[in-house]
Amino acid sequence: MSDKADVLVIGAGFAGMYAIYRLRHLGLKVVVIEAGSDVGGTWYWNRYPGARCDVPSLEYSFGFSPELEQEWEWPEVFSAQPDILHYANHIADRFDLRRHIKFNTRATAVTYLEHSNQWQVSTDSGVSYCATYCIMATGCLSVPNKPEISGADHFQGETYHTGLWPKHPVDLTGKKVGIIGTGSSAVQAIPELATQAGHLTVFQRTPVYTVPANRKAMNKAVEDEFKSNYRQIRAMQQHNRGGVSTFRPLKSMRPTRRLDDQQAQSNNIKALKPEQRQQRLDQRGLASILGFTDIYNDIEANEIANELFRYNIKQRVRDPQVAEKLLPKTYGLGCKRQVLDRDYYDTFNRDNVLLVDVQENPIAEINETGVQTQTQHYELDVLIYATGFDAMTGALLNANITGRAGQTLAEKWQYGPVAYLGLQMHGFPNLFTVTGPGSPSVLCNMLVAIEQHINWIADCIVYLRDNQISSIEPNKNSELTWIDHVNDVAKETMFTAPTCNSWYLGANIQGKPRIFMPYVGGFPQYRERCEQEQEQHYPSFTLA
Ligand code: N01
Repeated sequence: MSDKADVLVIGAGFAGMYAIYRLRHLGLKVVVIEAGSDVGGTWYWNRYPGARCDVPSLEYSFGFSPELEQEWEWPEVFSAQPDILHYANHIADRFDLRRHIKFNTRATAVTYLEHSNQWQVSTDSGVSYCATYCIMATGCLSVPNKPEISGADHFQGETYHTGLWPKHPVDLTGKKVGIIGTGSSAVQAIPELATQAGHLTVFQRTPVYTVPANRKAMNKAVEDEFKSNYRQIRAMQQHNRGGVSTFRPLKSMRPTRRLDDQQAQSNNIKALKPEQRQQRLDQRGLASILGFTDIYNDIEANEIANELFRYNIKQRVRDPQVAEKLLPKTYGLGCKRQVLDRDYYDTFNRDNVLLVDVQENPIAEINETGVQTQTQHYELDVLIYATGFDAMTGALLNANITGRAGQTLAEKWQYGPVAYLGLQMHGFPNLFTVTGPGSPSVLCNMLVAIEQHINWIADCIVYLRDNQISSIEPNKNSELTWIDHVNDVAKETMFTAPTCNSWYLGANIQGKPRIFMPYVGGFPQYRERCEQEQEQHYPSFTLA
């Protein structure tokens, strides 16, 4: 069976939902294919205890509807997963989006039919769909990485992955729980799991640098001020590297000042004496280390900050041996996505929490009753994988995309992702990726990045339609030049420091080409480049 549309969208997360809203207004027939049973994407799948966003909710929200902005109320400054999923559901209901979505349906192949200039999406429901345009709104962190550990299938207890957490409640009361991984997901989950479980064993391979998250409830006056200034805030987001405004609510309490020379100097860790650095930490907290600007481009400054961080972890964790294991020593601040926590280090002071360093004592196998390291067996009722994702390229490659002349995306990307502006690939006409590799993507407020991409794609489709152009794809040279630029800007940062191994680089997945995937040059610069393409009628693309 086959169904026709103007635009096919894969994924009903925030990107897929906004695509429906935006494209439907253009009179286009939009069909969205979604593997889950409801909307929400990341926030649908990541239901693990403690899941929460690290961007303030008043900013991690859509700006396309002033009515939505005014009516929605966030309970906390940084909202938890249930509240963000609630927001996604509200959007689906308010804008009547669900009727465009085929839920519980996974795209199994995405194929360009050259003779008809159509994209065909085959699905596991047996129905295939055809359309002129196809938008991959598949998310950047949507393919969970489950490491292959010998004997894992033999484990007789319950097994979960943080990125595929079930909808039903998971009762951990009195149980012996183990968690593998100490990245962002685990750092959020561990304090919650420790309070729910009888006993928690944390299998850590690489310690993190994590700083306490802002845990404030929403202040009504702040919310009101945001809501009164939303147009200005949305405009400010467009001019900020990370897509987050520099709007400061309650201005009378917190005047915004330009830094004078002395203050600017104090933002360099090297300019301060050791006692001044510690004093600053004592006054402003651990997160204040992240405010030093020189730590992101000066290895020496970076190591001063790392050492200060380690010293402060030692102050927090009572058992010196446990504290020692928690000290990140093999890489510096700024290499990985900054992790935020609620009581992470304090959790290791609890009697029911055990930290196992699997770098020192590797996991040999998982058996029926638990995890066996080289020297010890840890009996478990529940094993949780918090082992991350095949980021940015995983979902695109898993979709089995085939472009012109039978070239697969896997072939095109065998040495790493090559795309222009993270929006399109040469050889794949009329196929668009949302927040794809080579765009600011995961380094930007994701909702701002999504709106910008969907708007660009929608405007592009309008241009093609109005000018009777049947297809668009970037020139080969444009994408190669762009990828060189993406790599060049990354080279100047700690993200690609020699000691750095992160999912941004694909380093967490065995055999994955090592290339820095997101664009670190900043959202405003990137957006201007996208706008230039449109204003100049797509000079870096071939329009057929
Ligand atoms: O995944 P990760 P994540 N044996 O890849 C370990 C976003 N996010 O899901 O570092 C033992 O960071 C691995 O160890 P190592 C955010 O962008 C945001 O936590 O490879 N351990 C690491 O400790 C984030 O960056 C939010 O040595 C193994 C962990 O598993 C991204 O998602 C919240 C192993 C994976 O950490 C991914 O975070 C949550 C093995 N075989 C997530 N394999 C917020 O908004 C892997 N590990 C706050």
